[in-house]
Amino acid sequence: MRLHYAPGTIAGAVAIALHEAKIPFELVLVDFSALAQRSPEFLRINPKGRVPALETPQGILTETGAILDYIAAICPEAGLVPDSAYEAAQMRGVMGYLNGTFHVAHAHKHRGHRWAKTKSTMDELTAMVPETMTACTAYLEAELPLAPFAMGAAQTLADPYLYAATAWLPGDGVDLSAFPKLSTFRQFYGNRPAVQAAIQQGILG
Ligand SMILES: N[C@@H](CCC(=O)N[C@@H](CS)C(=O)NCC(=O)O)C(=O)O
Repeated sequence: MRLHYAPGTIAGAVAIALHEAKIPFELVLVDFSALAQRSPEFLRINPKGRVPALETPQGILTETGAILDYIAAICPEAGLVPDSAYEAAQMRGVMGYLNGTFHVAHAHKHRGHRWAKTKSTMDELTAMVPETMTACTAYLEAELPLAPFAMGAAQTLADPYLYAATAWLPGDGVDLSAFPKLSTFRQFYGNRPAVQAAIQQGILG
């Protein structure tokens, strides 16, 4: 497997899950500072111009949630998806929130050009980020069990996703100390060997 990534991005969630599943993988750096995500070479890997992208023996996968589900499916012994259909759907609900709401709110900081043409509108989108990300964080703090894992007693795919995404919070102007459950989760989960391995590889920012 080959993971196309940039440091500090949501690709970190995939790296953690690959380590948890003990699946060997190579890293391919996509250099955002050189806009490599928009190069013809990378657009052949992912026409959306985003990371993560995972090269598998069958082809290339994109979208963090889909890639995480694939890792869990090819490595069921890692136990990353709850057996209960209801609990699995709850987990995917959290992953859907991280993808569709949390990540999009975060993207307003540097990617305002996706939604706005004028600098003043982009500046306004950026200025909203501390407020919108604090609201997203408050929702997660209130709704997630985090005891000690995101969904409760056992690790699931929501954990690497949540860990990689909440790493953005200080840079987004969110005071994490106001969210004790999430702060404890970050300390606890950050000590796992899989997370430490991804940190050592420079994948998590
Ligand atoms: N829904 C996608 C979003 C991926 C995404 O937006 N990744 C960001 C990094 S966190 C990216 O590659 N941004 C590059 C850009 O917008 O140019 C997923 O979860 O995989």
